[in-house]
Amino acid sequence: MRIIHWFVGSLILFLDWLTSPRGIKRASHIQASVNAKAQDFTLYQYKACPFCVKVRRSMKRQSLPIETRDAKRCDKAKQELLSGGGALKVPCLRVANADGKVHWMYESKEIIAYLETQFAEAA
Ligand SMILES: N[C@@H](CCC(=O)N[C@@H](CS)C(=O)NCC(=O)O)C(=O)O
Repeated sequence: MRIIHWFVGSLILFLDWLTSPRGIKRASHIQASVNAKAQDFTLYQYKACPFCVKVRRSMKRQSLPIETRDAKRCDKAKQELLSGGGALKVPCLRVANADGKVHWMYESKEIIAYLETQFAEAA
């Protein structure tokens, strides 16, 4: 079972690498503001989780340098996800709002749609 898991994970990562999307190019001042805004977000994820790959590809397509934390390999990230988000499920996007409140968003589709709206003006 473990070897099947490993094989499927490796295949997912290989295909992701092979078909990796290109990031959009922005004028440098616009990209600088995107980079600044991206600091409000953290993606908790597993490396070979297909839902996480989907979100990472969307981030790459949009050239969003959002920090990722591996909740499988890193105990600290796992604890942050559990205590903040409430469930050990990935992907999960941590959103730090301007008012200081933090919001945890699960579900790859929702995360992708949310990020597209957040960065739509810079597209
Ligand atoms: N519908 C969810 C599915 C996410 C999901 O099933 N993630 C798996 C990893 S691929 C997970 O976190 N499982 C719980 C665990 O591994 O502890 C989405 O689209 O984000």
